[in-house]
Amino acid sequence: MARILITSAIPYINGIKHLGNLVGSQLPADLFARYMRARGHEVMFICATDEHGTPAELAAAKAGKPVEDYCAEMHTVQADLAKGFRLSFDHFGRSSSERNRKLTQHFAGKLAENGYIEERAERQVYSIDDGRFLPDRYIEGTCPNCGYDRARGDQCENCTKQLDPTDLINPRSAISGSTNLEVRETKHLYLRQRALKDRIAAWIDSKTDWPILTTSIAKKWLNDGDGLQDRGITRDLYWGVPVMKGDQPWPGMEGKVFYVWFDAPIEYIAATAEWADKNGLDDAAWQRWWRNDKGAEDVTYYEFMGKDNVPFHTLSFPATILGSGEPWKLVDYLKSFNYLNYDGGQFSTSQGRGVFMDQALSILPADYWRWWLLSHAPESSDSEFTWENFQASVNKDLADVLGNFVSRVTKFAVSKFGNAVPAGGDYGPQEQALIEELTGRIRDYESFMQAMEVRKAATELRAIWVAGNEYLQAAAPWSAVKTDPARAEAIIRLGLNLIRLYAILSQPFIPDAAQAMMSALGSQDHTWSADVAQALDALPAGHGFAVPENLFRKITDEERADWQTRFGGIRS
Ligand code: B3M
Ligand code: ZN
Repeated sequence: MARILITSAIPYINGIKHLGNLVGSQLPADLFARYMRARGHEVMFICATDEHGTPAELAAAKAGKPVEDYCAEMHTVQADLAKGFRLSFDHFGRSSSERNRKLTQHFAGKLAENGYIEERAERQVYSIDDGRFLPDRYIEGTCPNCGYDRARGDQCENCTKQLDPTDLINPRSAISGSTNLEVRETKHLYLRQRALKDRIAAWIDSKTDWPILTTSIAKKWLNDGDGLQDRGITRDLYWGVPVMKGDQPWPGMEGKVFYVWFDAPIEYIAATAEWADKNGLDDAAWQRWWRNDKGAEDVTYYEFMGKDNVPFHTLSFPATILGSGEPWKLVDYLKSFNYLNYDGGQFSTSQGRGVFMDQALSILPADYWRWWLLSHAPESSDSEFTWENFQASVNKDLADVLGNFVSRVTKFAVSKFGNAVPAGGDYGPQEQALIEELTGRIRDYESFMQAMEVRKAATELRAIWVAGNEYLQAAAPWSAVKTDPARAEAIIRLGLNLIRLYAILSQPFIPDAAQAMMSALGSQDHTWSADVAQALDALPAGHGFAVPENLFRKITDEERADWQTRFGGIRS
């Protein structure tokens, strides 16, 4: 039994996530966590909401709420949706927690002690009417290059020219529209990533088994142009972790907070501490997951995220950890994802385009989405959600293959032999062939799951379901029952046992259906058996069972067309 720490990138607080976000981090992390638990390992699966920064402040202002209240409400909304999708976090924390405040300040203090923090004076735009410094992208004005009148302080969207806020003609605050702006001097802390570059590069070079997507992004930022840059880790904002050196004030930094990307990954650790607090456990209980001096050397740590989050996890967060000089755990394996596109375009949170988690659950149960998303995970390249493809996969894989097998076997069994597993004779050559095929396929399925090859694992699982259908078709118990009832009984005994095996194997992908299958079979035994022949004898003759409710329904053409129109445009 191994100890496995799993974190999913923590979703930003300012709104409900779309399916592209879900499939790029939380959902595959859940698949892996469920699989590892099913194999008997000790798992700690952590996620949280990422709550600090300007976008949270602005979203709260737009909602007319204090930012603390806004975040508390949105955390509950996201936690409920996570439950709805059956994401099996051990804890879903909040980056605005006391634990994260303390840990973030602790890391900053250690980094300063070790000489990895530098103070720099900067000139930044201050909005007198808003009473705050404006981040570059919250200053708007006319582009000096093309004349577009809604260019942002960091870039003109129209001609793509990179800008400085001071380049803009007639600059104004994007928050209030006020033109009452001035440039003020302000001081910020920088994390001296350049000074840690060699250690980070050596560490990344040692990760020879990481996906190319992960290492190529990390290496690009390490080596491109001037290479790894020092990074500003403070902001002139209200909402964030107040800048402190450990538990001491930081002279000159009063009223400032840490940059959201500095405290967000630290929340992985803090959320594990929140988990211990919530369960009445002591510090040792979470430190044994994170501190190599407190028992975490034998923990293997996996991170899941979209490709845009990779630089922060391969460079900045490791810089924080290495620079602290303390024995915190570094990630062992980083699984990253490309993007999921939506029906010929992109999912877009800002434009409300695509299907969002709440909308998805309002039209179909979680398993339908989990299956489609995971079996089409954007691993080796971007992938695309289309309603046609979704309808086809659900109807074929779930309804025609798996659902149909379960319903044919159980209904036939009840009608011919009643509500108990029939005895029949021994398994014959057809059964031996099936057992052999399943044995090979299950080994492959296990390897893909272990390697987090999500699509390949889904393909193998589907093949495992198909094998059962083909067996049933060939063995034809409906014919056998007329001539050789004992033979028909043996086929059905195998079929019922196979349903149980399917439930165990499929649980990481489709947990609700798996649960329904187990309940119908009256089995509590979820043991992942290496021996297929043994697993197909687990339910003995005479064991009671029921016909489960229809596991999956088909999506009609009318529904598909309706959803396509409803979710094609912009969410209001
Ligand atoms: N919240 C990015 C996002 O929501 C960010 C991930 C943080 S992981 C520490 O896409
Ligand atoms: Zn322009």
